[in-house]
Amino acid sequence: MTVPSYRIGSIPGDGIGLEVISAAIEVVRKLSSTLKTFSIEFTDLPWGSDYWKKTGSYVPEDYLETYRKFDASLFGSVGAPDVPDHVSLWGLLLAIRSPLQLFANVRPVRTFPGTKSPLANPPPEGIDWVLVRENSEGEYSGHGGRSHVGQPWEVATEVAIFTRVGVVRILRFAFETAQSRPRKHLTVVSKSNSLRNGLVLWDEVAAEVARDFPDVTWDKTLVDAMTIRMVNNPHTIDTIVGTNLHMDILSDLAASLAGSIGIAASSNLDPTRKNPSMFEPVHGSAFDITGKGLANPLGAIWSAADMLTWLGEAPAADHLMECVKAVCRAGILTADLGGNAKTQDVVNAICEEIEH
Ligand code: GGG
Repeated sequence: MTVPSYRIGSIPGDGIGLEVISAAIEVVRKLSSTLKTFSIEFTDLPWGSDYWKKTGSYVPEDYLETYRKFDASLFGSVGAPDVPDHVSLWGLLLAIRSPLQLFANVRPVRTFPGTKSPLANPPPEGIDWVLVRENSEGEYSGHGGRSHVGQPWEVATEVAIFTRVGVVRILRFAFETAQSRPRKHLTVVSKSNSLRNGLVLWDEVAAEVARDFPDVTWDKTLVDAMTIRMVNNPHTIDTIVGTNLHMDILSDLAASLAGSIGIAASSNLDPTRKNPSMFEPVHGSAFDITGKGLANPLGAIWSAADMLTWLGEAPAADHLMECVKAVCRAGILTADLGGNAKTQDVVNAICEEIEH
């Protein structure tokens, strides 16, 4: 019997990215060889800080052409202690997200069984949120510059760009996401009291788009108030949408409130499916634990499961996530979740679970 076959670009990047992506690939290969419902081939794309040190660039000149040949990509992390963070981020991660218009960054946040939320009053069934981050413009538009460098009158500008097209498409995507979930509730985060152009447009578009989704309830919250709501009233939250920078920050907070950023997954989607989407754990390269076998592989594994769902393999992805939950329930947890398991212990336990 012929089964669907997928070609994935693997971009481990830097630091623990190499460890967690190798873990996710091992688990997905085990899933494929056990279930036999799909086949999958990973091609290593060794782009990152080491590549930059050798060549002066994070990616080869024809990287977009190479990237577009895959069905999707699995990305680890970017950033190295001896490279300025803005050089590494724009050299690799944003060099993929931006030109390929992977405009919807979906960041699910969940409390896994056997793990603890630091919240005083977490929702009784645990946190189950989806954060939708605008991923192509806003504060990350790349517009701005510096002049009179080093002078007392030096000027630096960082222009947040909001286009109607960009705002409509992400808000529509967020309402659709909320509509697909049982609670059908969306919180639109902005800062339209002080940012009186782009984020007023954001709020206006939210009200316009909402009219097409009468079955979705929604509310508006300023980003500063949202941090308090996430801590004090987590049960009022279901799906959240916000700008590139706001959701970058809120998703780290959300992941920590659910247990650890080590489990947080993300999908960088092109919902039009013109370009291959990219799947990556939310965490960074964590050089303090690199090479020690301590990295939590669950963020990368959950991202790989989301990639399988995106590719049309939802039953396999659901099975993988059930195996992840079983391993958490059994207490096989890395240090960030309060356990003492190493990366490979978690991988071995998930692979065993897949086989049973
Ligand atoms: N795993 C993704 C990664 O390396 N993230 C580092 C980071 O700082 N990302 C910022 C962003 O997602 O905009």
